[in-house]
Amino acid sequence: MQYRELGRTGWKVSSLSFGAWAIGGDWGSVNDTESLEALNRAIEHGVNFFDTADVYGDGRSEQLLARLRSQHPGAFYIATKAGRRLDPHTAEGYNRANLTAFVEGFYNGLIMIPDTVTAYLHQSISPYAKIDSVKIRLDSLGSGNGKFFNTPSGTYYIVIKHRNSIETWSKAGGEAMTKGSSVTYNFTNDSSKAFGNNMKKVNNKWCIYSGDVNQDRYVNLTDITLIGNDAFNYSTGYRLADINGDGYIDLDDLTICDNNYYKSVSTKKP
Ligand SMILES: [Ca+2]
Ligand SMILES: [Ca+2]
Repeated sequence: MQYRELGRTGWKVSSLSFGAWAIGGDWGSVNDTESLEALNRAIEHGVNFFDTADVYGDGRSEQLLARLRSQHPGAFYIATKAGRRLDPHTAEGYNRANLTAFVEGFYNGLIMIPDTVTAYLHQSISPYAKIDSVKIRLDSLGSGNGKFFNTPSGTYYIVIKHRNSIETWSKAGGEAMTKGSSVTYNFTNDSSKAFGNNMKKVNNKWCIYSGDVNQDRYVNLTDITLIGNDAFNYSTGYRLADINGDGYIDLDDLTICDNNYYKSVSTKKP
């Protein structure tokens, strides 16, 4: 492989790069496992430069590269583009959301195991239609940010969905947002930040309830059964039943879920 310097960045990038549009799935059906194999094969052959964009599969291509990155830290460069869905196509069209939220099971009272949530904007009046969404990675302090593409100015509920926690809505009435400006929302500093005060206090911080493994908006017997099955099978790794994010399915996960089941925890929304 030949390498050359990229502009004035000082980066030595491979003269052949991997164009990652196809793995986004826009040109036909693709399989993520095969796509990752292809990406890894490219690295084996010395490719260290990957080209992607937000519109390549609406984030799918970027997410595959994020997975590749987690397997090869620091070993390659990614070029991406943003904003193709903006209308008009200007940077001012973004709404940036700065969110802070803790996931009960992932939070130890001081820091959180970082994980991804999806933030949705819903209209503040019935039928509370979904307007926009963005995936946000919450870091160890519960903070993350993302950009909404096409949200007009208005008042919206911010809704957080995490893979095994209770869908949680922001406080009654919604939040005023101006197109092109940023919105900052912190769920952790007051129970009233969640609609219906629907959060759990852990060491002075308010957390979204964990335990909704099957994502039906209730912590119920189904969730307990799913955790029990995984525990029985000694399942490990990235599993929905892993309520505290430690990579194991065991009594710790069951206890969190069982406590919330006992309290009949469910989603509270307008
Ligand atoms: Ca459930
Ligand atoms: Ca666990």
